[in-house]
Amino acid sequence: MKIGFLAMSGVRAHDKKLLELGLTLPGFVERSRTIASLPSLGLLYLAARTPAGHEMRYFEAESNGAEAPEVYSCDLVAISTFSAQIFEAYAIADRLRKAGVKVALGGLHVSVLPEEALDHADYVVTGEGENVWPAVVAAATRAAPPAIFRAADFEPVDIAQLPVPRFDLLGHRTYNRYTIQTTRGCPWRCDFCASTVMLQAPYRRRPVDQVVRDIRVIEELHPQAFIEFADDNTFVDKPWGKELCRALVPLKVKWFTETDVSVAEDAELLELMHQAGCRQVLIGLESPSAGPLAGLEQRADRKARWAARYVEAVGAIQSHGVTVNACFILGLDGQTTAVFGEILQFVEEVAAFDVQITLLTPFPGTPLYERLRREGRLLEPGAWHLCTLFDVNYQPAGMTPQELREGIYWLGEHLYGEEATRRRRKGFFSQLNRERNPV
Ligand code: B12
Ligand code: SF4
Repeated sequence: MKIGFLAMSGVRAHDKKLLELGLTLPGFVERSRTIASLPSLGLLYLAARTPAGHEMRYFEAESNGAEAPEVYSCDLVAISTFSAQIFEAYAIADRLRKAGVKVALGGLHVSVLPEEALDHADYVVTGEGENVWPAVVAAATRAAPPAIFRAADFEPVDIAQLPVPRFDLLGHRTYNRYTIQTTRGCPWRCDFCASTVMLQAPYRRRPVDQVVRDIRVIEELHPQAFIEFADDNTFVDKPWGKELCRALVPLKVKWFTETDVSVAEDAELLELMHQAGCRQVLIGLESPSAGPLAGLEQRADRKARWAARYVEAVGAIQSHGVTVNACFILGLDGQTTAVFGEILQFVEEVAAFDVQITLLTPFPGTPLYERLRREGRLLEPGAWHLCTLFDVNYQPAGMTPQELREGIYWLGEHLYGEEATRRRRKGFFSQLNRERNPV
């Protein structure tokens, strides 16, 4: 068979005013450009698990929802889904099936809503795909009828046995960054978090030598590639984190990752991260003070407990030469319209190199989604295309939906203007200099 792997690229947002504003704000444009194109690691893993004897091609469907004509020459097409682009993915799947191409859908969105997806696909896969995919290929080969394949019914994925993702299939198309995973899942349970909803297994770390192996493969194909770890929370396990960093030092690679604020507590780890090429960590601070964070992390209320140390923690990380991208969520239940001003002020104090603001988003499958549904607070239930992190689709507790929209416009203008961006960057360098040349 000829098998196509179709990734949905780009970022999504529908709020017109925010889009217009975004185009004019330097800090915003910079980050969007960086993340707008990343290859689909999930599909590259599936390609690596495809039984021998099939021809394989990797495609990107662009943000206008258009697929390359060559996709129609495939016998089977695997599409990876997120909620924000699910209707585009369904439309492509419908067109392909009409043309006689078999379609398999997998990924975060359909893992939560497989029955919805089966209206548009021959095969729907829930959960991690590596061990399920060969069965899907076999089903397509014998033209088996449509079905849902659940990862839970197959051997669990052994993270120590992952193959090298088929980066070679990306061909000559260049990406700003290439992704690899060093860990899967996150042991914490934030009620809004869409990343971990489908991973049944607990937080898992990969053997460090295999991470190195995968980076070497990328480097051979794309010398000096910038690496983004597609992890949820890389440095939960500090001794393993140090082992990873020590192994990365000789590679001289530059990388970015997402982690929680507890990295700040370990100066040795921070120094190793710097030496290992970590250029930025993205950290979900979520809100400047503990109040709105209460109950957000459902296992031990970690985010509320960490809040008092945020300023000190960001300073500690940046003093080791690792920049912080501090992320805030707007519209949490404990926030009122005062939060926009509070974040602006806090950002000045915390001096993080980059700042990201997004709206609270009820992704399907999350405890947040269930709670808002029960409370009758979803504005358009099932409007998955609004799961962009930039579109309001629920009734906030402490303000109106319009106040929330106005708040993100206002904060965006103040945070991402040239002057504010320059000041933040300067703040980082002065923290760095203070640490390196203490007076
Ligand atoms: C890298 C990344 C991106 C890249 C995606 C590149 C790409 N083409 O895949 C970019 C920067 C483009 C991106 C964009 C967006 N992202 Co993003 N992103 C991530 C991130 C950090 C890692 C994803 C990843 O690589 N995981 C590792 C791989 C191995 O896992 P996987 O993709 O889940 O694949 C496995 C299974 O799902 C399954 N599988 C996946 N696809 C398929 C297909 C088939 C056929 C089968 C059988 C199996 C299968 O098998 C794979 C191997 O086990 C996640 C957070 C996270 N940790 O998941 C957020 C995340 C996926 N993103 C998110 C969001 C909201 C977005 C945006 C909507 C933001 C925006 N406003 O535009 C856009 C929309 C993207 C789009 N085009 O639709 C949410 C999605 C929530 C949801 N339910 O949809 C996440 C979870 C972040 C979060 N916590 O909110 N993102
Ligand atoms: S710490 Fe981050 S990755 Fe972990 S559950 Fe919370 S939001 Fe999700």
